[in-house]
Amino acid sequence: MSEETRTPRARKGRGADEAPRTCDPATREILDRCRECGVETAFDRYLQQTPQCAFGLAGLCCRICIQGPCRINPKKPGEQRGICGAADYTIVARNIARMAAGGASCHSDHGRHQALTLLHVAEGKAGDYTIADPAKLQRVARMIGLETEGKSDSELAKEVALAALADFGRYTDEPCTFLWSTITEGRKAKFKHCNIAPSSIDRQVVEIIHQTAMGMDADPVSIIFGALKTSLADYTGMHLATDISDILFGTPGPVVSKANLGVIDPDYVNIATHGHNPTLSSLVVDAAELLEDEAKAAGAKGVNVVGICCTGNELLMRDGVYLAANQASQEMAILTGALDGMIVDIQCIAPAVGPLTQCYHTKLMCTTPIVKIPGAYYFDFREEGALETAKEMVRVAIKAFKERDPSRIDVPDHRSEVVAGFSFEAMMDIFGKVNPDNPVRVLTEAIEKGEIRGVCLFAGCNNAKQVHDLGHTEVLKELVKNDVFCVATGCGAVAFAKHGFMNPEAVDKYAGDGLKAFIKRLEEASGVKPGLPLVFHMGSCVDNTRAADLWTAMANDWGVDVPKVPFVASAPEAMHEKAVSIGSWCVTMGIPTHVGVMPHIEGSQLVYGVATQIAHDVYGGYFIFETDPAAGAKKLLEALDYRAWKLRVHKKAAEKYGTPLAASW
Ligand code: BF8
Ligand code: SF4
Repeated sequence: MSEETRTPRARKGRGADEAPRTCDPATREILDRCRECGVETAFDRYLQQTPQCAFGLAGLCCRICIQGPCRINPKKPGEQRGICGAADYTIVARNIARMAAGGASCHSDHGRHQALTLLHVAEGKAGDYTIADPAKLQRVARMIGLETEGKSDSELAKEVALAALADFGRYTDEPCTFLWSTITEGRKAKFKHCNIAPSSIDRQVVEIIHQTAMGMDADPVSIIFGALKTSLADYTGMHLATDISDILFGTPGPVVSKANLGVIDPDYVNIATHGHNPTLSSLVVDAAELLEDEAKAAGAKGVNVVGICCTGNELLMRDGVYLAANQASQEMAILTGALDGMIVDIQCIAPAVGPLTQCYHTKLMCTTPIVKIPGAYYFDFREEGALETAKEMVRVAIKAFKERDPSRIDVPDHRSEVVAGFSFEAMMDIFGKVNPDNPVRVLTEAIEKGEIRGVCLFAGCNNAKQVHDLGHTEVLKELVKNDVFCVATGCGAVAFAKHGFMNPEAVDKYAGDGLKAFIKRLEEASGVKPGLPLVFHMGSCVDNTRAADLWTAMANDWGVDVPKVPFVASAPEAMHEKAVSIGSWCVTMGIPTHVGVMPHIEGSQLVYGVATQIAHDVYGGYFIFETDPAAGAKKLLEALDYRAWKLRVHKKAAEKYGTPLAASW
């Protein structure tokens, strides 16, 4: 059989001679070892899957009804429509809209969990949780228009929780509260005009699944607008999730920590918390502290909780917990041979960790009825008795510590210093040290003067189609060299933390003169020790709305709408459905959004055009699809420069003629 005619699966091991697809030295070290002993990871499975199906890659495969799958070829007469007659633009639009629904479901279900926990705390039914940040509770209550005078924390918490829960199930057409109270007036007018303001998260997800069912909407523009409405439901769920997490666990402020696999310490009982929900992981941290003596009795120096993916970001931001890995290196944590327990909750947990932990002494523990992995222990983690359950799980890891095979322990000696914890409030505190009257002016003024060229939010995942962490780090280096102020969330933030971009030394090493001067000025005024980092860590994926709060504050300061603000977003290694929904709301909010992995939309020129051009005309934001990091960075810089230039021109005209700033973009 020739190489061409063999199936991709038969070409297993084809990549054996290729360099591992990562630029993370710790991951690289473990992968090299895996090659020697034949352990398979996602890096190998990606190669086994190539070449990937061209229909799927283009978004031209439809499996929405069981007449299908229909695979169509828009360029070939006779193959241009599915059995029902669906054309390329309908199939591609429906597929991507359903991805946005998947993303919105993930974030908002997470947010619902936070809201229910807050409600139960307020009702005295969740004794292991408290209102950690009453000041944030007051702020959120005021933000959503609640009367705060004379109310106790519990009363107010209940009202906030009920307002959040109402955003899931409203049956009137009034827009979602956590959307409407956090955006500019300009966006409200735009969303009303385009009829894309969701009134309820659950209803919107149901609506888009309905809208994209067999025999429903066939108009790509209408479907894409439905997807954008769904992405705004996603935004709503995210915003309330972050707000309530801050109320329950504290609003992050600057914190010092370390990141990469080298934070796993063989002398300790090592427990990785993996997933997204701080409701679980923060109690694991508490339980670990309480059981130090039991760990010592087992022969360890104590318990070392480390984070993987976004729950790692949550713990890092609030408690300075070490970060071990991002999405693509989650398997590596187990492969160190020194991980005793992996406690998982929701999202981005590779099913591969099930069989992999069974090859090691590592105990995998699932905690929610909607995430069960064969081979894992299952703990029914509920608010009632949460700390006791967390303790039981920590004890499982302590027991596993004694079952380690010392010959298999090999932890890569790579870890970087990290300064994290930059919630929107923490940033305003820092800016406020320079300009107490109007903190955000520090940022807008630096852009007006040309000291910095704008702001970039780095978000999103790892994707095996890209070299692990390389997209993030390459785009970042280019932007900071060119004086762009950068903030980060999700697995992008973990990449920067691991690779040493989140500490003060990185400012000297990578920042252009303008950015360096800007950060140093903030550093001097704020006195944050040991100094401010090159990239500001804003939290987990669900916390991307913290960055939205920043662009909203900038827009309001200038008195313009978001599409005029020199603010861009980049997801160089986007992977999850959540990245689709986040990217979509960034565009809808008016942000040029770079995606470094091609989503499945190239099968329809029309849909591609809507995402890259029509979106711009209507919303001011648009997608920049560019898989080459250098070219992506260049396009982001161009977008920033265009906006900053236009803003200056409009500002000059407004000053000259005494008129408000022009509204166009
Ligand atoms: O929510 S960045 S790979 S871990 S989806 Fe997942 Fe993507 Fe990581 Fe966090 Ni967000
Ligand atoms: Fe085929 Fe139409 Fe069914 Fe899709 S909905 S699988 S295109 S028949």
